[in-house]
Amino acid sequence: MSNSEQTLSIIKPDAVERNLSEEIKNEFKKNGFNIFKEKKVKLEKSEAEKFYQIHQSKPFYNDLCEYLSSGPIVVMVLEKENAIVENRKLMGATDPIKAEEGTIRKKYGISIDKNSVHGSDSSENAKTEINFFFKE
Ligand code: IDP
Ligand code: MG
Repeated sequence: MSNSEQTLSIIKPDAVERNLSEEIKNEFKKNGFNIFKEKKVKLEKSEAEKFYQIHQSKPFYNDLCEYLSSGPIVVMVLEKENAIVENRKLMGATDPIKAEEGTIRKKYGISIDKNSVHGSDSSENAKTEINFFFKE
């Protein structure tokens, strides 16, 4: 694990609610990710607003924060070589309709908003997001 990297992954409310957490965790494990940390939480809307503040100017921001705080989520720190990019590949496109065959969003996503998983998109955001949920 010379270039092992960490990224933040979230199994979103739509997937937790459909009891897909174990199946999705297996997707990560099968694809060589180590689940280094894991916890199940339910966010307050104000916490979701803080987590997604990067999107605050987007028209879907309010719905997005309502949604992320609508039910339990599973938050994980995933480790792998090039974990950030590798996780984004495994997740697939934001809109499940556009996601490639074999990706998590293609398999499990319901719609562009209920797309089952979140993954950090840069090394800076990975650090911020890991710290948000797992502050030492
Ligand atoms: P990502 O999750 O693939 O990184 P982002 O563009 O960062 O996608 O958007 C964050 C989340 O906001 C998405 O996962 C999705 O749930 C939601 N979202 C993105 N674009 C739209 C949209 O056009 N309408 C509704 N929700 C959206
Ligand atoms: Mg994003």
